[in-house]
Amino acid sequence: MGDTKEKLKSGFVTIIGRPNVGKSTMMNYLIGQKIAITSNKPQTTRNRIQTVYTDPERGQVVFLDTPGIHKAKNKLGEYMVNVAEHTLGEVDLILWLVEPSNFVGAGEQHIAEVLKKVKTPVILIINKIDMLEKKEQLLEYIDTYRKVYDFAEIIPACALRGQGMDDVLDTIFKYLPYGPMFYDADTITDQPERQIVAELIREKALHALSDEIPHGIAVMVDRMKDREYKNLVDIEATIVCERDSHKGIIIGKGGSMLKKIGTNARFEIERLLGCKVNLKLWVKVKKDWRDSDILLKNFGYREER
Ligand SMILES: Nc1nc2c(ncn2[C@@H]2O[C@H](COP(=O)(O)OP(=O)(O)OP(=O)(O)O)[C@@H](O)[C@H]2O)c(=O)[nH]1
Ligand SMILES: [Mg+2]
Repeated sequence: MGDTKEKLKSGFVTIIGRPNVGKSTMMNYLIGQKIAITSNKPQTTRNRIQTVYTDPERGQVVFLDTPGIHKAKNKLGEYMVNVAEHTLGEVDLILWLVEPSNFVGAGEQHIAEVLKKVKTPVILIINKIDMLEKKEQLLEYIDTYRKVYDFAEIIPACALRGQGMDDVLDTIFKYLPYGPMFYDADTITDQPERQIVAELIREKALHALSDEIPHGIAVMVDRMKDREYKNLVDIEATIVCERDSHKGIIIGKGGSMLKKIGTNARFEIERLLGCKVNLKLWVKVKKDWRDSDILLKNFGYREER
């Protein structure tokens, strides 16, 4: 047996699938930290989010959480799908997440077609198995998916409770090539702190608001400054929405909705930064920003190079 260092593996693993199947939940679980926001509303993730998992014995996995692949209805949607599909040829392994179902819809068929164009091995993860009515259904669903694509492996999982996650990690290391680590062992993500803060605010807005509005919001951190000699950070951020009526809903009666979003966000930002946070939120209307190239760029949704 040689030195363990010689046997370390490393590589890039992208997580793809339709919106809302649990991609970000799974990535957060695997790295043991909440970096990507999650919600029960589809199209939560908008950018590619890179995180790093380091196991001193086995090596390093660089995860790419991607936006859900869907039929785009505006330029933001096109950008999101482009981000997701762009990563496929460049990684060592693809994890394709689906919900347990016997029905392979147009969305899944589209993903299968895209995958047939790349040579990267694909692992199918049937997530949310806690939703199964009968255990036997699982075998049936595995059979259904086998006909859709020639998967390297198929793993049932429940990312929410961590079921199957050891299996997922073991399988990832099985397929990764030998090689040196790409990042320091203490690197967790490529996301700047400001970006994670903005995303946490967007997550709380997604959770608090009813269905129609969340898709049309963006959050920008305008200012983030340590207060000298105090364990306190002042943060000012703007929630951008598409209509005046939405602005009214986001602010709420007497400011109640904005207060709720702010309180919930502050709690998590304090946990992230490890200090007290003074959070001020503003709401602005930018009509149809999701179809404006300039505004999309301005809010950080830039084309991948
Ligand atoms: N019951 C159950 N729910 C889950 C499981 N994994 C994730 N979820 C829930 O599914 C919803 C979507 O999870 P996300 O992680 O945001 O899904 P996503 O695939 O990243 O979604 P997009 O970013 O919109 O593409 C959330 O409400 C999660 O709590 C699971 O194993 N079981
Ligand atoms: Mg996501």
